[in-house]
Amino acid sequence: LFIVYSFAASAQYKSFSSVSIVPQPQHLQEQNGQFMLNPGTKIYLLPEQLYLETTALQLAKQLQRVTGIKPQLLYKKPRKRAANYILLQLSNEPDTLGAEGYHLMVQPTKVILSANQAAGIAMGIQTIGQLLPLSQSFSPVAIPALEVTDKPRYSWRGLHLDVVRHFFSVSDIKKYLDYMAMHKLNTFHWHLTDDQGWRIEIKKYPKLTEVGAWRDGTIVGHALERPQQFDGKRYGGFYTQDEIREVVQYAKERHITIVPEIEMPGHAKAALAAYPELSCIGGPIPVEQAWGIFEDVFCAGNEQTYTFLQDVLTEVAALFPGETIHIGGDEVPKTRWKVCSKCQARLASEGLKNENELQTYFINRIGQFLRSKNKRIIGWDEILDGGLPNNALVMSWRGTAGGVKAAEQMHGVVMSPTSHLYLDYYQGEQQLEPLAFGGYTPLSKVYSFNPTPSQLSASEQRFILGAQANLWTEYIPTFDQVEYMLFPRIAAASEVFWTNPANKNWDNFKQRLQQQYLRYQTLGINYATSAYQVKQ
Ligand code: TNX
Repeated sequence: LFIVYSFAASAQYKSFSSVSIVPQPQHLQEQNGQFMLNPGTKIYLLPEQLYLETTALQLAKQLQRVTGIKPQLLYKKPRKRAANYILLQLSNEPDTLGAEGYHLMVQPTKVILSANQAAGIAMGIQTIGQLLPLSQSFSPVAIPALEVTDKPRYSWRGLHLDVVRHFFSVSDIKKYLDYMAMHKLNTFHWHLTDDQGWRIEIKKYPKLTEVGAWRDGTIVGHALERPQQFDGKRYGGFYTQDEIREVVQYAKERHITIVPEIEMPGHAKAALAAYPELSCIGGPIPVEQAWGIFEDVFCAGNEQTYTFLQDVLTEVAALFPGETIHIGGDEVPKTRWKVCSKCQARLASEGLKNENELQTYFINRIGQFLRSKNKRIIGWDEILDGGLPNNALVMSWRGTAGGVKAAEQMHGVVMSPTSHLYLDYYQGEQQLEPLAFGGYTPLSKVYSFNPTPSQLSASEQRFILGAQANLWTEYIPTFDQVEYMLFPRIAAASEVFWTNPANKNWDNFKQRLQQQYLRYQTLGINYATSAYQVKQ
């Protein structure tokens, strides 16, 4: 009976004529033969490279899912004649592999995964994972012999999640990080504050979460519908600092850097509800229940605003080991600043021409402060409006023009245009889809994006650090719905971020996606099939 099983399993596997890896590696050479994974297969680490153990254990878990048995880890060099093992090793690979590249050899007797750095090994085990069959097999599992030499096109391969408009638990966030790791994404942009809630505990300002984390209701239906209706249900939540540390650790184990976002000077009503003295008009200001752009923003004339934000950012900087902090900067109505005497006095004393320059002054002060903490800032492309703040990175969302302008001024850029990378937009025919923000970014549109605009010179192109897909959650109340909006567009995005354009091919991607769908199914992921309901 076991033999029959084995045949059935390998026949099923072989029916996918070639290996199917997403994102497509830079070089992949299929070879004759196969490595037979069985309960006796061991994982080796070199004794001086024990820091690879976390990654090795993740691989062991993946293998266990397939063979039913957790492979043994051995902390030594395999003997010359040893066979039936997987070796994970840092070795002197060519420099061109970079920090996240890896070299994978699957041979009939052994599998060798090597890289220059631990991050490369972490990327490589995801490739091994995609060579495995989908479900548990009670017989040796065949992994096709091959050689892969792979490295990412971009160093910033980002995914964003808005946990303000709707809140997601620590265990949801961990799943999100797992999904990122599966797709070789390495930067998680965690949108933690906005008008509708403040979601991170700050010890020095307890009202931020006592007051700012809760709203008295949530808008029902689309925010553009009139009249607006509210459900009257108290809604909210936040992460304690211990929970934040737990998530940071979880991300680190997957070689994912977290970029926390603290929004300023706009999208700040939740903070102002807690500390109304930081607004231009005083209070009371409620935590917002609708979606949109609101006039109450941090007062740029009030010295207390800067003290407050510096204190907040001091705690944030200590929690997140990554070098980048997102300070927002988008959608800042200047209405209050125009009529606020303190703001006008600030304009005069600093010799600023208008409120846009006041915003640049604001962001520059914050950026300078964060530099003293060895952090760099990134902001939405509106931070260009009054002149680009010193050393700031730009996240280009209103198209790619902001990113082009920033790169020309030799500032780092992350491309995240609504046109291609907004995953809160519809992915299929509007009438067939659950309510969404608007817009239309089907799978094919995501796949077609090129983050590096050809009008930039070669030296300017180097400032394009990468790209990022954003998931705003105004119309995404549950994690199930997060998955629906994310999958399969995350797969297309991953290939945009990772794979060289020469290796990208839409038809071939669609074929490889079939195997991804089966993987998503085994993992119980609520992926969308909208791409098949519309003409691509
Ligand atoms: C614009 S993208 C915003 C967000 C919204 C999003 C909806 C950006 C920097 N600001 O506040 O959630 O549109 O797509």
